[in-house]
Amino acid sequence: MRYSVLAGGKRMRPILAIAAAEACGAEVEPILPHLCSLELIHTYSLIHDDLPALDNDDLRRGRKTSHIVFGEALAILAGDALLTEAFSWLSFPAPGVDPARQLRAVAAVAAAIDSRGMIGGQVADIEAEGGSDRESDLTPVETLEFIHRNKTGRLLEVSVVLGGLLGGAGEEALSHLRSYGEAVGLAFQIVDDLLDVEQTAETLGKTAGKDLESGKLTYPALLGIEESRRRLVPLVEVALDRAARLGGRSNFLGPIARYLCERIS
Ligand code: GRG
Repeated sequence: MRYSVLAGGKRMRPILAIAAAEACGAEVEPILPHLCSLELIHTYSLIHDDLPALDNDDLRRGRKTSHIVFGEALAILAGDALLTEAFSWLSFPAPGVDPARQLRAVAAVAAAIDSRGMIGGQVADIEAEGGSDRESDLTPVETLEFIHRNKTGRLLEVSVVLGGLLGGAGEEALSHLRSYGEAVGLAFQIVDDLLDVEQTAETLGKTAGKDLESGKLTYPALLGIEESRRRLVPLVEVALDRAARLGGRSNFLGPIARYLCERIS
């Protein structure tokens, strides 16, 4: 568990949660464990995603993947334990937060990563890769958007929602945070698809060119690099607009959205 969490990573999910709580005027120190629980969930998903039965990767965050170092059984269990630990952190007493709100926050995180959220997106990804014969009314681009919005987007979206819920946001602010998170979540995965094509393993800290090699459904594969970059523009606009509407004396959500789209790793 420590090997994978402490390997580094950009820490985007807790950063987004902290930024959202701060934009709502909250003092984040007492709720840091709750906000940082998202990194445990994210790391669990990476450990499991890298397993031979899923993406079968041997490099993550610049290190050998968990199953290469500790074996498959311990990697599966490390992921399971991180997921469980995350919900334990989310249920710690949260000073100054109404318990009903905290319960709503825990439910929101669970919904984002369940079979209709992150796991559902991962299942759709596997089915798309294998050329599923399941009937679908969706075009390939719609299928791809469904995968990205769920597999990657939902956890990023709930990160800002969690910050808002525990940070005391009103319903209007929560709705701005939700659409900010939705836009940033999809943009994040489009950038991830582009980086897989454009960057090296050394910069990324994970295997590069993997999507193309495994015939994965990605934005650059379906639409090309130029069109993929073009599709980022309205998403960034929405994110910047919603961040601006939130106001707040300490609001870093706009610069974070820009960073997420301009990042190189
Ligand atoms: C097998 C029970 C079971 C569950 C697996 C694998 C999985 C559930 C979900 C997949 C979620 C996943 C890995 C999505 C990819 C998201 C993504 C772009 C990850 C990279 O995120 P970064 O760039 O990584 O924030 P760092 O290392 O910086 O934190």
